[in-house]
Amino acid sequence: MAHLDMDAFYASVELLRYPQLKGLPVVIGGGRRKVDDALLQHPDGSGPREPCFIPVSEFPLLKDYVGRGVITTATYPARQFGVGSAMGMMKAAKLCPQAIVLPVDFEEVRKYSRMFKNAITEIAPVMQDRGVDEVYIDFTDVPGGQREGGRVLARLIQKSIFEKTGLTCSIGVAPNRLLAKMASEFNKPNGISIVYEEDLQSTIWPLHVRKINGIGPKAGEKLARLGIETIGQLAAQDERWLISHFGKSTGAWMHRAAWGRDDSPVVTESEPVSISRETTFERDLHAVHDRAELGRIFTALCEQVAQDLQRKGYAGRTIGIKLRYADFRGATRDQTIGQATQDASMLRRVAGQCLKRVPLQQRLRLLGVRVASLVPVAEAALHPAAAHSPGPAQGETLGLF
Ligand code: TTP
Ligand code: MG
Ligand code: MG
Repeated sequence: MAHLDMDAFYASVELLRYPQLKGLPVVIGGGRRKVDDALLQHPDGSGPREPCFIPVSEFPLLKDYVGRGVITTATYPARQFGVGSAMGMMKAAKLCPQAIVLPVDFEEVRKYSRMFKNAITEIAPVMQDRGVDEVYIDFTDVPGGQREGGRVLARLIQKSIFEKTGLTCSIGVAPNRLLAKMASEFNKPNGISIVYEEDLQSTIWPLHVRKINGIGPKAGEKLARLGIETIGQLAAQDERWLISHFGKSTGAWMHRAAWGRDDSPVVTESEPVSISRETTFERDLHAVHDRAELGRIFTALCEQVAQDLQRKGYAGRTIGIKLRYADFRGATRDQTIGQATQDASMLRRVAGQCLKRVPLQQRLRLLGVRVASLVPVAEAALHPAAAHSPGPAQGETLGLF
């Protein structure tokens, strides 16, 4: 079982855009400010400039920050100054005034999140998403997944993620999820840590109880009041005593966790079979008399499906339509194309061809567009949509839409 967590994720994503900042203290936090927009423009007013050529000396610094922003994350060089997540920016400025401040770009973060997860599932398909920058991975059925306690596979995954995204991550491999989660922090950044069952006393027991995923601030405080700081101290408690303080299920779970026991499986979200959008009209529409309105709705549905595909990181080869007539009878048609797409105008064109194959004498009450035969895609692996799409297919089907 493995747990993988990206290193200084939001900050590392910004460093891809600004490689000139590599090795420098950088913090991500606060909202987007005027200085952030100004940074991207030539100072002489001649327009936007290449991010990678912006001189380091022109980036906004923490010492000049005024406001109530909080640090979301910091690069490892910044962490050496004691700066880190959840710290007020003006307080952090006292520790590291020379740190560069950048806002988070959520769209970019989500894009790289999809890309690194796709890189993993290409190698190890049983993966559980645990948020934007971390996942659990089941090594059990991956060929070679047991070699050197999992280190060989972990290295392969790190390498593939770095090649596809330019980002580094840290991986912990252990007999179960609980221990793997702790292990992934041991050799950050860009590290691998293997924890075996027999390492429990030496490696896990000295850690603070809060390192157990599931013991939050409140339980941590209560344990501290009871005189328990380390996992070892927790393991030494009688289970019944823990139950008397924390209740039956939490008490028993704490005891098991302190002994490194956890049998929860990696739960993969099942891959979607298809992605679709449909709409029921406010009034029944006729293919000829309401041609313009139907055409607009049809195009909008294709655009929505394309956006859903892009957001979820899929492309599909089977494109279909669904109709419901005024008398509630239904009809579906689909067509499979050679190369998977997530492009709205391609969807529109193929769905338009499907529409040619259904009777359209009667009024319609519902129209839907569906894409199936899905394949996960990393954004980078897709060709720019504009270069490949045949353009909007307006008016080409049946002379109707
Ligand atoms: P983390 O994995 O906790 O931290 P990190 O990736 O920045 O650094 P590390 O190398 O220690 O793993 O969180 C992932 C991202 O989530 C982080 O880059 C920013 C964001 N985040 C928040 O938005 N709020 C928070 O309180 C924390 C801790 C993180
Ligand atoms: Mg992280
Ligand atoms: Mg994380």
